[in-house]
Amino acid sequence: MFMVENMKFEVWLQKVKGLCQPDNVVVCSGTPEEYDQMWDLLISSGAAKRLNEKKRPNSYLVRSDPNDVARVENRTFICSRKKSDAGPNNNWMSPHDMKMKLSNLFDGCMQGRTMYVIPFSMGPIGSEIAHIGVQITDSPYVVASMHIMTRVGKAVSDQLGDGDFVPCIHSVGQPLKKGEADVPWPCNPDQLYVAHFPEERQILSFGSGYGGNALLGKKCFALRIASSMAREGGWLAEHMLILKITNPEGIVRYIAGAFPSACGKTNLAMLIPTIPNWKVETVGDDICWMKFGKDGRLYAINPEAGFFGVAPGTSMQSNANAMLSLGKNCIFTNVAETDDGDIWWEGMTEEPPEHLIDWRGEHWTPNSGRAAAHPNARFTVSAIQCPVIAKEWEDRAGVPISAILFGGRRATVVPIVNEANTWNQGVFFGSIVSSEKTAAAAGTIGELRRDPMAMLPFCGYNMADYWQHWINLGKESNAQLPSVYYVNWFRKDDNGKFLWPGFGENSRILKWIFERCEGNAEITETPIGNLPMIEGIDFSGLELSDAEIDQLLRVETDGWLAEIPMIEAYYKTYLDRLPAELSEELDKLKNRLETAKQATA
Ligand code: SAT
Ligand code: MN
Repeated sequence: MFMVENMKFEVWLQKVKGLCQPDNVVVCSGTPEEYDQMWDLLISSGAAKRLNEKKRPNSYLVRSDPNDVARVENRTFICSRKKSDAGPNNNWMSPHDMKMKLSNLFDGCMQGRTMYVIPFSMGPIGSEIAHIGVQITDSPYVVASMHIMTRVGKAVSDQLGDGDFVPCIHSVGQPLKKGEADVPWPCNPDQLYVAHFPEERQILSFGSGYGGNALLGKKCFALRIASSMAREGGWLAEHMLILKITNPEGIVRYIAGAFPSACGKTNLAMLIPTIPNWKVETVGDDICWMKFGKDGRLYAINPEAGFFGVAPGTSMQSNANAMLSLGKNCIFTNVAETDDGDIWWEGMTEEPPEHLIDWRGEHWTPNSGRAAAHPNARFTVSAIQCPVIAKEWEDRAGVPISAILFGGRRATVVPIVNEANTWNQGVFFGSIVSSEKTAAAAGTIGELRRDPMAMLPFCGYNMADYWQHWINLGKESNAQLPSVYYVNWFRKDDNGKFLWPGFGENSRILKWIFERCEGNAEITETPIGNLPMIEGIDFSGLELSDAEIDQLLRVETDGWLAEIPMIEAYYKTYLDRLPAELSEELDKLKNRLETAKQATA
């Protein structure tokens, strides 16, 4: 065991140890031996199983408790001093009340267990865009997962020196009395709290061992706490993929994109272009930190070191590069197990296997009438295993972002791509990102769930203040900001059929955006933004009629006019914190649409 020489660390560690009363304390080194030790523990406790070495070398299947399978948003809190600073987008409890509650829960919570202390870096070690955290946990599964998802160990504590870090305390919340036998997946869902203290930059999580509740570097630090750090520091911590795109002449651009869950972020980040001689490579699939470089451009890093992807639906058809990443050295959580000791999930193959052990450990056949893998089953894999990982993915300086995409899942109204005329219009686009709650009947507007910048569950402060922060970045004197695009892959025709094939074909839209960045594509200015000229997008080889292309690219004046009151109502929930610039954008949009309507009347 090695030492971390940092005063804040020493004092904090002693305090947490005294409170949690673990049997042992281990400061994690991040070595392969340590990783293997965690699996020995997880296998002997019954939580994990080693997969068939010939099929999936060095890989593990883990089954969680069926009551601990996902992030729990209603147990996630932002504990700012003032409630209004957390905003209507967050659950709030005062720091004092939350600490009272949690110090009772954490008191003795690691009895009978080992306390692991994990120094980790979000981002390449030594990058000026990166930040360091230390997570305390009593879960070996969390230690093993952090090895893959973040950079862990001695290099991190060397980098930390006597500097500052974000303290993260996690417990599964199930102490063991002397002689009491452990369960395979200890947790305490009835006492679950995921609490963030943005003013003191601290995270406390109790009761869950799963995903974003427990791997505190991810959503808790890299989004909720980091978004609040970014506001103070004049940078951005975003729920975005980062991709590298290279044209046939070898010119490179980097694009970041925010999409709510279930909109194919990982698929887009690993896309295989269908247009000849274009190349897309992956920098990140979930989180993007951007800081200004000396040249005024935004430079981005992927703060993570691995992918924690949703398994169901991932296949050689939907995302070959993800599948090819998963050949070895992986963790699979809550997927199904095949008779030959490998893994399976819904959508992986057209025909399901005849027999499986399902995610709960029960026998399963195609006639069982239930899913074999949990819908939120996950793969955990190091980013370096992705066959299209960009060579720049660990560049300390980050990659300069040329374009930002926002997108939701919209069957109606929203065209396939729309460029913002100004930065403020781009922020407006981000603020109104929405997905239909249910597939809307063609021609009607479904009930929308707003998910601004895809940050609704991840913004660590009042969303309206966050929009203001975005607006303010546009006022920086030497800022060379990326252009902003609203994209929608999910447009349907009047019969409810998807108009756009999606997946690799999205490269055609990326190509147009690339050409706009190069100054090589024309636009038409419209009331809603800058739309492509029809001949500007390569539709060749797609089975799209002229009418369908028109539907993908047209301005639906009436549809947009009908959205205005919905946006107004949504904005009202943020009261007087709403940036004046956004109400102006909304007013301008309304005026342009009304003028257009009168002109055609
Ligand atoms: O479980 S996580 O929060 O890490 C992943 C997700 O919600 O997308
Ligand atoms: Mn995500």
